[in-house]
Amino acid sequence: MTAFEANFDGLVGPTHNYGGLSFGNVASQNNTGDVSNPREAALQGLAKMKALADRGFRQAVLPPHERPDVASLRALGFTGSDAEVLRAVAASAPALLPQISSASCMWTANAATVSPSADTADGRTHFTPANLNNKFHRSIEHPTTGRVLKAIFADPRHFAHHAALPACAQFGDEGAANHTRLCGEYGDAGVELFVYGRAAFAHEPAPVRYPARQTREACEAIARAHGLAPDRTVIALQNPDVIDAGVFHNDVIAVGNRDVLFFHEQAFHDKARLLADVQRGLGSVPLRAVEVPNEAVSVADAVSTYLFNSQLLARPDGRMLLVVPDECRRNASVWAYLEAQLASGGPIAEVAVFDLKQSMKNGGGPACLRLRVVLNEAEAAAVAPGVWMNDALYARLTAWVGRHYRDRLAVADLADPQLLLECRTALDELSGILGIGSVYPFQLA
Ligand code: SUG
Repeated sequence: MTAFEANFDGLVGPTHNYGGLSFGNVASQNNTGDVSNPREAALQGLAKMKALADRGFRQAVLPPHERPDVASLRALGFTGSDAEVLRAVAASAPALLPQISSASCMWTANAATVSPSADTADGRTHFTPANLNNKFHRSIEHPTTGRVLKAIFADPRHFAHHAALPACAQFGDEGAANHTRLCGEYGDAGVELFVYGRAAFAHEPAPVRYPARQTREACEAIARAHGLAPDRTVIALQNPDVIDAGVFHNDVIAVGNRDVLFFHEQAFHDKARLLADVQRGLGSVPLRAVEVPNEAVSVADAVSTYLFNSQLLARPDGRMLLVVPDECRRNASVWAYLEAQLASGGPIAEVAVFDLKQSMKNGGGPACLRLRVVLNEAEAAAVAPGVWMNDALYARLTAWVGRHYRDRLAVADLADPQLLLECRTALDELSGILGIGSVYPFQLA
């Protein structure tokens, strides 16, 4: 059956802030303590969704989570009313406040790993929410992520949902940010490429400066659970040197779609083997590898501009649109590289630039903000209809943001119990707009 790729973008939540929470993520560290603008952040993300939907790309939205996450604070021993809990945290453990308030679920590339029905043994689309075990503020995402995905992809004839992997370093899993699917047509069986950072064997090198978040054991467990064919599954090691340069997820240094893999020459530990394994899995479909040499774009420029955290979208004519953040246009070597690509007649036929500064300052570019789900028409018809982006939803969501979001948020504001009330009011309304029922702890209590 004909299939297509849908992008499910995370709507930025009302507590978007610069908490400096992600060691190893250069932007998150460099912008620690800046005052954020949650309203602008949400509108920037919505503008990208709307523009791509207008172009005919299938586009949907995933809602933000309840933050501040008072339930996590209660699990850590705080008691009393919600306002008392927030007051006690601010007084005795203030470092927890940005962690339980982060709007990090906006980066839905980390929400889950998704295997389309064409790849799985039981012919269903499989979802495993990522445990995001490497960072506390992200490790609290998966319960709500799981509920949201089950609400949106509810039909068990089409969709299978797994629990997040066990919450320990051995199974550290960051979801689709370290997972790429390559294929001929979307409805064909594809090759699922998993990339891990933590050395799994004695002979494998490890980063020394920054943590590797993804493990090989996690990739293997997901491939097993999803029922992927071993001959169409490739599990490869990231180059640890690039992790030490700030590439905390593989999607900061490589992106693939259909038969195209766009990557930096230093992205992988054993590039030749990875390319050969992917080609073997693809069979008669030739892989189109677009390898960016270090002399054209350094790893430092890749990290500061997020060239590879772009969305590679297949146009109806089969050529690719590359969706990049504005930072790419501002960097002379990156922009020169892109112009040369366009002139070369290669797979990338077009570049679209978006201002995503609010998210970028926390290390999240266009590709971080979306979870890709390949669907055929029958599966798409089973998706909760209210999440598809269109003129009406865009109008409702921008108005909703305008009503509920602040245009300035400092870390010191996070203890304000009023912020919690504002968020719950906003999210209650949002779950109604999207038609996904009750998914938040405050709705389920
Ligand atoms: O996990 N930043 C996120 C960025 C995630 C980007 N996603 C992908 N590459 N797919 C992270 O490091 C920073 C939050 C803060 O510092 O307030 C943060 O969580």
